[in-house]
Amino acid sequence: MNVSCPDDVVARLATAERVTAFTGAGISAESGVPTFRGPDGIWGKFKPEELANMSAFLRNPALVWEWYAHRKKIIADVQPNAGHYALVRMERLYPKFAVITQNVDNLHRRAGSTVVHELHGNIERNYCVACGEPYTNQDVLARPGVPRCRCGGTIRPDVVWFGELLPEEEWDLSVRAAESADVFLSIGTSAVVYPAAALPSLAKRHGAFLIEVNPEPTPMTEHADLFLQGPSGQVLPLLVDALEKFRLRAGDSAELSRER
Ligand code: BV8
Ligand code: ZN
Repeated sequence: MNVSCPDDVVARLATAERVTAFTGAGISAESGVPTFRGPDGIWGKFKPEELANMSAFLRNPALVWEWYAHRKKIIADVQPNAGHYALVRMERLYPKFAVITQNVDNLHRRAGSTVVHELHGNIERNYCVACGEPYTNQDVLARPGVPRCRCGGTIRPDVVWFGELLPEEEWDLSVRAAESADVFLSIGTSAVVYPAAALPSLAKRHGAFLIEVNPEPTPMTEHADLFLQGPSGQVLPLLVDALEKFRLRAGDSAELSRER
């Protein structure tokens, strides 16, 4: 992996107060979670309009549940990868650090991140459309087909579908974390799903240094201040290594100047 982060960028990261990491399906790719739009993307077999929206669910709940049950089982069997763990290391280096994720796989929390804003919900949660009763995956995957609530209502995955509003509090906290960021990392996202995809440019407009981590260029790449081209599971650990080394050197020289 020969992606290198210029010293001035490491210095900027090292002296930042507030860093925000914005992630998409790409950060979970190395855990074995298929992305949406990649060549092996799960959208490839299905179209979003056929599955991830309420009218598709009302029209064909069995098909939508077949897709989610399949994804829930994949996600239950995977582990966070080095990219998720690098963000946990990063969180410990800053007084103010947040992860904003479009992912529903809960891998950031399972890796140990504590400030995680889930813009599109969480596939480990479900609720009844009629009465709102929450249900776990254990409850809903116990038997095949469309799970029903005690009240007779239909249970759905607790994820944000197309045409649905994002959870208000998560969105507000994410906007604040973008607007106040000194450095904003956009990691593993094709930057095409709104309003989430508007966050990197919002951060930049408020003065953030915008770093993109992705093996491929995206519509956001031309606006990034730095494009680190490579898989996040390799790039992010290298970035945090450089950051920790810089901090150590800076600490040593501060120590030396104190001793003089
Ligand atoms: C809303 C949860 C408002 C469900 C998801 C026309 C123009 C603009 C907007 C719209 C429009 N028409 C409709 C809209 C709005 C729509 C939208 O943006 N559509 C897009 C497709 C045009 N948005 C909505 O509907 C949102 N709601 O707007 O409500 C409203 C107003 C009034 C009244 C009512 C409503 C809701 C959007 C949420 C949809 N839910 N997921 C589920 O998961 O089942 S979206 C889905 O896409 C996932 O959440 C995913 O995270 C998200 C974004 O995709 P990415 O994460 O970027 O993943 P992708 O596969 O695309 O890319 C992966 C990237 O990783 C690639 O770049 C690849 O190169 C990279 N990668 C690969 N390997 C690696 C890697 N990177 C790093 N390392 C690697 N190893
Ligand atoms: Zn109910």
